[in-house]
Amino acid sequence: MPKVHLLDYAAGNIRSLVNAIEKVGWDVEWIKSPDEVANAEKLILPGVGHFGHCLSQIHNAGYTESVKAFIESGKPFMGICVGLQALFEGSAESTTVPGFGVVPGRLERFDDSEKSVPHIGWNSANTQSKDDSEARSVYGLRPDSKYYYVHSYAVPYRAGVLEKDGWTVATARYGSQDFIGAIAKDNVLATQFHPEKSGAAGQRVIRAFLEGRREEALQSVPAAVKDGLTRRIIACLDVRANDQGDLVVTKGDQYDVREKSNNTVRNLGKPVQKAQQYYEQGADEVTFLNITSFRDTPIKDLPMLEVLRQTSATVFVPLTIGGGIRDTHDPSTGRTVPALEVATLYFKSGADKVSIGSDAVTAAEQYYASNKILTGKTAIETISEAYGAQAVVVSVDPKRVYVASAESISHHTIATAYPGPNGEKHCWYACTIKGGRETRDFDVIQLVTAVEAMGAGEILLNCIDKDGTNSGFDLELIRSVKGAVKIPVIASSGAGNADHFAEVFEQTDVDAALGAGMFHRGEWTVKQVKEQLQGQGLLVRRFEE
Ligand code: 1PR
Repeated sequence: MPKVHLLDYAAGNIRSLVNAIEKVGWDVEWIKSPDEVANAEKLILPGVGHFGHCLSQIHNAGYTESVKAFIESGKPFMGICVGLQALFEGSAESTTVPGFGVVPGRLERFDDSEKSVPHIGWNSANTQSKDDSEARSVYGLRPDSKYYYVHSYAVPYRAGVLEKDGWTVATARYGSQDFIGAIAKDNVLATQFHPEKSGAAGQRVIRAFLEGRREEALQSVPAAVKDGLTRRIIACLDVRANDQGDLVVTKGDQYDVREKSNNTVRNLGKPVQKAQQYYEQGADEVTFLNITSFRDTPIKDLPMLEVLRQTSATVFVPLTIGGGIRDTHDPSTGRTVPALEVATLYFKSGADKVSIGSDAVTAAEQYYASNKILTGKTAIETISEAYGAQAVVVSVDPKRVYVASAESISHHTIATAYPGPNGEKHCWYACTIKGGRETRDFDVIQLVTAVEAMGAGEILLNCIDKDGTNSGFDLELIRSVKGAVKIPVIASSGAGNADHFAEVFEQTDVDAALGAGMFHRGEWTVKQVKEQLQGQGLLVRRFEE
């Protein structure tokens, strides 16, 4: 197989990139020191997470000059995410650390007064200007394709500025802000999005770069291309060992996964196959939750590692793994394994994000107990510091608690349109841990604001009352959490049909919505949900072969 070189400077979770390159028929070879750079024929500079962290690693390892010389040499160079950012002069994310300055411009933080930050999801990278007489594709980019982005900082797009110097610029729009999605000139291609996580559309870009196909005429371009972030639909697989010890996809009713008739664990299929199926139906992300991870597990045997390895080799959308991300006692060695090490095992096996449940609640309780002093030692903080906030999801398992009046308790309450059993018109949401087995005197707003301060990048908002009911999402809970944080929120629990997805997107400003049971039971496919949303005028990503 032909070879491409990747720069190894501890750029975080890049297993997905290796998988995507291998998928298009190329081998990866790692560059491990600056003097090896010149020997490469084609070079990819990956990067996820924090600009200052990545660029400092590159500068300190002595790569800066050799990478700039490589770019000068005219050999094919591709930068991905922070690999694109590195080409510019600098970033507001880290004002003291310079970029390479190969391209004029600096990154700015997205304005979070009107939208969630980070910007997470599928957006355009459109090179087509309105007065283009001929439809053309640069490095396989198509105006009607969507690509997966995850970042808080971007280069604002100013029409004509880079074009004047010969750059082709692909743009995207988030809220009212236009930013640079990709740039190309001569031997250089750089994408702010992650082609390795962008399904077939992203593989087309990687392949075009590797094969040196810079520009091609497009056979057909749809008349109306809608720019902007699409409505993100996530398929979630709760996974656990059944009574025979096999890992199965299961699904509870209000978190009870045992069949009423015979008390066995409900078995809805095999995790890898199900994930593959949802990918092909057009799921924008796949989440695995290891729901019995609160039991001690020998660290070498973490049951989800193999599931992730296999899934990430064929599923090219972001993969999240949750369950057991915390400092872990390994009964096989007697050692305590830090949460960061557990997360690293998952990232190396193909996860793009980890989701933290119980441990986030404990950490948030301690955060308030110590007057909101950050220790830097919690799972959220250590993983966010090493891999970037975008890699840390906090999964919340709240339960509704009715109260006679809002004044009677100190928790964040809401007025509800669905009164309690005794006519109570107010409620609050209590956090639970260990898969709902233990309820804490701690509310969901306390939790989400604390974890945002600790560096979480996204909230996966379940709701025990709604889980498995097929009665729609808890819109009151979602509105209340959305009003408390700036980071994206994923609505979860209760989806039973496409109308429920339309409802949550139209009646709240939630960032993504997740379904489980309705997909597992085969009542709806992800494709059918998306088709209905599209029919109702909501922007969705279409699956590309
Ligand atoms: O606490 O960090 O070890 O993480 C454990 C993780 O496992 C948490 O994310 C927790 O939400 C999850 N979990 C634990 N027990 C259960 C259970 O069901 N018994 N599942 C469980 C949570 C809820 C959703 C579900 C939606 C949508 N699953 O993710 O997929 O409610 O379902 P629906 O569309 O069918 O209504 P830690």
